Amino acid sequence: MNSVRGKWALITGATSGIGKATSDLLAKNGCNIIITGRRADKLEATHHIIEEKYGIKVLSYCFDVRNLNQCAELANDLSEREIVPDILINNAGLASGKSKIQEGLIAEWEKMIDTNIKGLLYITRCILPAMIDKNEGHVINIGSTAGHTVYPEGNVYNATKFAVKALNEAINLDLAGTNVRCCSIDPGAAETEFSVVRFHGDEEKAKKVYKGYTPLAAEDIADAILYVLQTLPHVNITNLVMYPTAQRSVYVWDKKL
Ligand code: NDP
Ligand code: 8X3
Repeated sequence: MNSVRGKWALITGATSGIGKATSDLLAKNGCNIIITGRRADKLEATHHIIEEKYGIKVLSYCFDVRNLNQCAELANDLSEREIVPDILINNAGLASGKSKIQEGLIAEWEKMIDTNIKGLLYITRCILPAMIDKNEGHVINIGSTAGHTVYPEGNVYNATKFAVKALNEAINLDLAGTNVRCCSIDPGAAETEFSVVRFHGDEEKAKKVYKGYTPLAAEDIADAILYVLQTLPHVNITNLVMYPTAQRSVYVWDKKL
């Protein structure tokens, strides 16, 4: 087993959902964590709870991954502290709205493209060179089953996750000859704040997405991430797709409504 104990993991979007659960699980396993997010109160709370619970080192940076300067500031600060992340988890992301392309809101498209694609690229560009210089490290990109199959009214969100799939493959090609590994973890429906954000705070509408079956929990995805990270250095799992048992594809569900 390749332990995460004593390593440094940078997890973007750790104020809720998958990022928060992953931060907790890695810290529980002795990993030091660097967490990010825009909501200062939630970030601070996660920082203090995890630090107290597990006694590992925690650094937190409150910023928007859409801002290249702020991504670069994070990388500079880590470099000044002489920290090279052993693990980078590109998790920060969102869906904003769900509508036919001919009715789509440009501002929502830009938010998804800027966060899910450009934010992932900015962070990767700022952090990956130090991992390559050290010739070790593991990048985990959180994609989605929405990046394998499109669904009605998913259009631009689907496109951003197809882009994550392509970038994950491209990063792996460009890392050939190094010991740095790269994997995209692509979940189906997971009950987090994802749908509340997608439906702009409409809790009722969000709840309906997870009605009649057991969705994935954020912790299930954290387990999968830890599994991938714990494989031996000569093993590179490049893609892991996971659905709830009640969902076999973006179209095939077993819902008891
Ligand atoms: P949550 O809404 O619970 O978490 C999203 C996280 O991303 C939050 O911590 C949020 O923090 C952060 N975030 C969003 N936008 C930005 C930004 N511009 N800058 C910095 N941080 C940002 O949803 P999930 O945990 O479900 O989502 C995590 C990832 O998993 C996303 O990439 C999503 O696409 C993907 N995914 C989710 C699935 C699901 O069904 N839930 C399934 C497949 C993939 P803050 O608001 O504080 O900035
Ligand atoms: C989130 C899963 O199916 O809502 O990526 O797009 S889905």
